[in-house]
Amino acid sequence: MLKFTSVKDISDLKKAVETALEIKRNRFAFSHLGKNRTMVLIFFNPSLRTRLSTQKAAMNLGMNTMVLDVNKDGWQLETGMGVKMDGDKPEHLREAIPVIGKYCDVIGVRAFARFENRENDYSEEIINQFIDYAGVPVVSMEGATRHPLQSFADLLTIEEFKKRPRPKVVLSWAPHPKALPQAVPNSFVEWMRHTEYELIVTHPEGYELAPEFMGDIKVEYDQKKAFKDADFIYGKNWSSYSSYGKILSTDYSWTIDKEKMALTNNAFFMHCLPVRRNVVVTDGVLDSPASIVVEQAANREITAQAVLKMILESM
Ligand code: SN0
Repeated sequence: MLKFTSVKDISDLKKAVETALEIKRNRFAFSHLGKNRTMVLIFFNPSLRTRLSTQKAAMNLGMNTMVLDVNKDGWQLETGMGVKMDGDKPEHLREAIPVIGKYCDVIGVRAFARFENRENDYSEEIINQFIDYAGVPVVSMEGATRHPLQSFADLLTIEEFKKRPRPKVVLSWAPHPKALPQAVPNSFVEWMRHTEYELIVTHPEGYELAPEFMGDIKVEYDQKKAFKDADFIYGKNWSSYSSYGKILSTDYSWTIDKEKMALTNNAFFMHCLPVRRNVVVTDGVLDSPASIVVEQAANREITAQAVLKMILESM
């Protein structure tokens, strides 16, 4: 594997989950793989879990790591093609990317949707420039349309907590004061479609995810109906895809609370974090034993390490 931007880059998903479980049993067993190799992590957007877990994963494999927050350190980078650079951005990605590639063996990039133009976001214009010009393997640390490191950790968490072979997994939209990307839900659906699980997506009208991600996955517009007999509730806000980047609803009746969780089959609650308490989900749910958000976040280190191991072994 010489890039990781989607589940499609993993040739054998079952084997990848087994690798992750093996790493979880002994995360230092492969510390020779990354010796004298360096990973650079580039952030165009904030991060807590992705930054720390990916850096830790690289270190567990014996790699050195360097982190660059484009908005705080370094030059502001121009990303548009054919732009006359007489404004406030002194350097273009077209030079920055190959230069960064000279200093490292693997690059991790975080570049969220910018909501200026759906086509540009959905063409992954930033990550694809990294893939084209870096000269080294590129790992998405959340692009405009996907967050594959998150989804891999989500899958591992469900594998660990499921009580039946084919659990019912519900992805539920929830309200939020800000317009958030569709990357986490897109990616979650994409990964779940590679499993045997039963997946239901529930959201208010107007929040349909892009058809290329949904395929034939069922939407249930009645959240309470969707929750019935669920084994996992994955809460997440996203902004509209059709009215691109717009907030169409702040309906707090969609907040996930204990009453709704009581409709489920004793479901676990999952969220990628950061989560807005008492907006997306109530304190009551987050502070109950049903919440596995911390275990889910802990798995970010493990699955990032599985991804980096597969990359190092292919180099
Ligand atoms: C990001 C998102 O894609 O939804 C990252 C999730 C891993 N989340 C946010 O930007 C939340 C920001 C907020 O204001 O709550």
